[in-house]
Amino acid sequence: MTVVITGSGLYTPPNAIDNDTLVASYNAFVDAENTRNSEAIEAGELAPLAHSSSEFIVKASGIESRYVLDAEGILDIERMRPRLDERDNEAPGIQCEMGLVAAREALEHAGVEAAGIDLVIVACSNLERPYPAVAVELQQRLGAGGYAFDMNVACSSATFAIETAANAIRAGSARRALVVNPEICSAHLNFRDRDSHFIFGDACTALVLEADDVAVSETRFEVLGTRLVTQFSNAIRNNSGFLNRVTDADPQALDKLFVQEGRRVFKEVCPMVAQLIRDHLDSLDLAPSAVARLWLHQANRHMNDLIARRVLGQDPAPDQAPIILDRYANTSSAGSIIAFHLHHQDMPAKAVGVVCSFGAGYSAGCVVVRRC
Ligand code: CO8
Repeated sequence: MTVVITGSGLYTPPNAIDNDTLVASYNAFVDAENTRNSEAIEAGELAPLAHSSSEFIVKASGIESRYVLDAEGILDIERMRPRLDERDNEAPGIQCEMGLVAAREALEHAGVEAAGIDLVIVACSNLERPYPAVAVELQQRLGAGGYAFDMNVACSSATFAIETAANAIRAGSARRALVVNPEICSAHLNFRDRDSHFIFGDACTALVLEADDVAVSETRFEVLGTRLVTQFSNAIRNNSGFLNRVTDADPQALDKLFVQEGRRVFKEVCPMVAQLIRDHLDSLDLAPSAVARLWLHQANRHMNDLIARRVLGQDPAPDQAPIILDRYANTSSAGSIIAFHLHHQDMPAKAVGVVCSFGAGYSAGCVVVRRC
C-alpha cells in the first residue's frame, strides 16, 4: 500500500513581534525590577538582572521575529504572558479554531472534502484541555468522519503522527488522515527569562495523508519510510500537569513552564538526529546525495546547519535546508511542516526530501518522501 501526502496547510497568527520590540519590553521589565530591588543590589545581596539584546538573539539562534496569538499581554511588563479569553464550552476551542484554518487549506490542496477524512490526529506539545480531545472537536466542526485522537511528543509530535497516520492507512483502519499541529508555545514560555524569552512563536500546520489509490491531487509525495527514536532526558522539561493540584505545587512556579539547558540540548541532540537521518536513508538504499531537500525542525539555525552538513557530508546548497525560524521562531512540532508547506512546490518529480523533527523527550522523527 502506497501512502501519499497530498495537501498541507498553515495558520499564522495575526500578531508579529520582532526582536527589537520583544527586547525593549524585556529590558523595561529588567530596569523596573532592578529599581525595585536597588537596595538589595547595592548591598550586594542580589545580582542585578541583565538586559537582553537583539544582536545576541539573531547570532545565537537565527530568530528575528515570531507570530503570537496575543502580543499585548506578552509585551505588558506587568503581565508578560499572552492574554487569551476563556471560552464557553459551546464555542470552538482556540486550538480547534487554529486547526480549522490549517486543515481547510490542506484539504483544499488535496482536493478532498472533510467528509472523506476518516482519521484526525491533533499532535502538539501542549493541549488546551485533557478531554474531550481537541481532535474530536475538530473532527466534528470540520465534518470529518471516522475517528480522532490527540497525541503529544513535544516538538516531534508531527512526525510521530505522520507515522501513526501512515500505519493506519497501510493497515486499512483509515483511507485518508488529517494530521494537525496547533502550537501555542507563547503560553508556556517564561517571557521573564533572558535565556529563553525569544525562543518560541505560535502557529498551526496540517497535512492530508491518503492511500495513493484514492488520492486526486496532482501534487503528491510518497511516504517512502518513517523512523522514530526517543531517549529520556531532563534537559528540556515542563512540570505543569494535572497532579500539580493534588501535590499542592505552586501552579505559577517557574518549573511549570518551558525550561531547558540550551547548550546541552544542542550538543546531545545534533548527533542523535544526524545519525537517525543517515541510518534511515541507508535503510531505504538512498545515498545522502539523493536528498534534494531537508525540512528540519526549526529551533536554531546553527543546529540545522550542523545537522544538514553531517547528513549531506557538505554544506547544503541554497534552499536545500530551508529556514523559516527567522520569521516564525521555534513553533515546536509545526516548524518542520511549515518548512515543508512553504518550500515543496518547486521540487521536480522523483525528488527526495526528508522531514525531520527533534526536541523534548528527547524525541526525533524522520519521514522520507519522494515527489510522485
Ligand atoms: N541577551 C543577551 N545575552 C544573553 C541572552 C540574551 N537574551 N541570553 C543569554 N545571554 C548570554 C549568556 O548570559 C551567556 O553569557 P556568558 O557567556 O557571559 O555567560 C552567553 O549569552 C551565551 O549563553 P548560552 O550559552 O545560553 O547561549 P547559546 O549560544 O547556547 O544560545 C540557545 C542559547 C539559543 C537557547 C541555544 O542554546 C539553543 O538554541 N539550543 C537548542 C535549543 C533547542 O533546540 N531546544 C529544543 C527545545 S524545543 C522542544 O522540544 C519543544 C518543547 C516543548 C515546547 C513547549 C512550548 C513552550
